[in-house]
Amino acid sequence: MTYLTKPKFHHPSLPTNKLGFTRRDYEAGNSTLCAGCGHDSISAAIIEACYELAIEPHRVAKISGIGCSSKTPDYFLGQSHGFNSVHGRMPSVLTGANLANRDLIYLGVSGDGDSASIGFGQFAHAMRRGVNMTYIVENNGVYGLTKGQFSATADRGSKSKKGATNTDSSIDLVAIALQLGATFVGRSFSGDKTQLVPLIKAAIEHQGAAFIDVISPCIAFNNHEGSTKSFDYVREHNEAVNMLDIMIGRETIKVDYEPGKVVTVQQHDGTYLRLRKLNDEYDPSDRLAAQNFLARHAAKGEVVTGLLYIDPEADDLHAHAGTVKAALNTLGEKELCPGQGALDKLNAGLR
Ligand SMILES: Cc1ncc(C[n+]2csc(CCOP(=O)(O)OP(=O)(O)O)c2C)c(N)n1
Ligand code: SF4
Ligand SMILES: [Mg+2]
Repeated sequence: MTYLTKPKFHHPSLPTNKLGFTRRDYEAGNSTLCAGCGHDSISAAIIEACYELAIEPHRVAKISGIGCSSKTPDYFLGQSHGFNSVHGRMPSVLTGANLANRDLIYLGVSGDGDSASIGFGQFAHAMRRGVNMTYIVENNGVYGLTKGQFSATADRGSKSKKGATNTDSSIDLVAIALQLGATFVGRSFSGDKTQLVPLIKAAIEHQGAAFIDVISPCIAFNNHEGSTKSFDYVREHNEAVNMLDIMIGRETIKVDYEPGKVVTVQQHDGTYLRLRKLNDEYDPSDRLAAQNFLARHAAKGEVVTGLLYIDPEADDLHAHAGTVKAALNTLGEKELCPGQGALDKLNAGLR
């Protein structure tokens, strides 16, 4: 496809957020993905979330691996920092950047191939270390960019476009993230913007490792009958346990809902999340119960979506490692080179 530059001008009466930015200011280049690809809807949801949160674009670092999904940071937040790394290596590149500059908002964008195969170990360690980031996997069950091989998230028994059956067990990244200690875990669907946008907003606000698995159908290679990652399959088997609606803020907002239907979660930094319960049985603050619930429903072929787990007391890698509170690029020579005395003390402590 010929690449066309988007015109920069826009209608003067477009709505703006509290920084004076329009949605257009959070867009970037034209997508070169297949028309109808689920990944483009996720880019639109990220744009909407950042617009609504009134994030200053220069405060965001978007980092990805390789794949159609990993190409998408080129299509949103054109004024943010970006790094398209190597296949499966987004988590380690992001961890390094985060350790060097804790003041940025980190958005990791990956695919199911990128995170559940070559980058599986990297994914695991970012989650268990609590890297403060929003980790989005655009999950289509195939390697889209390399023409539709089954990925490790493809369900056993599901069929390829050409009719081959997947005989391997699948990896559920949500179950793994829960097991590894991620402090915010959600699942959504690229076709459900109402659920996805607030989930992304909440993940960005969360201080710690926030993981969102977004089922994102690949219309070129995995949207046929027999696939469990097609638009039709996900719509028919979607079991949403809750919806985040009025959310994020430091002041309590009064909500007019039936008692018991809304749960307010106050996070460590004082922000509130408001969850509308769709399933009375589901408690997103209970990690073990969430694991059980997911496994039971997965066995029935259901795709459980919503905010599946949140630890309101979460903290991150910087807190665990006791790092300096400032971004390293703000430190002067005195702090960076404290002198021979400090080095001798450090060495003595290691003897
Ligand atoms: C080290 C390395 N191994 C293999 C590849 C080939 N490769 C490129 S993208 C990809 C898989 C992409 O799948 P996924 O992450 O699910 O992204 P999608 O295209 O489906 O969005 C593979 C195997 C590569 N680029 N680099
Ligand atoms: S091949 Fe699949 S994943 Fe890649 S752009 Fe096309 S529809 Fe999207
Ligand atoms: Mg994929």
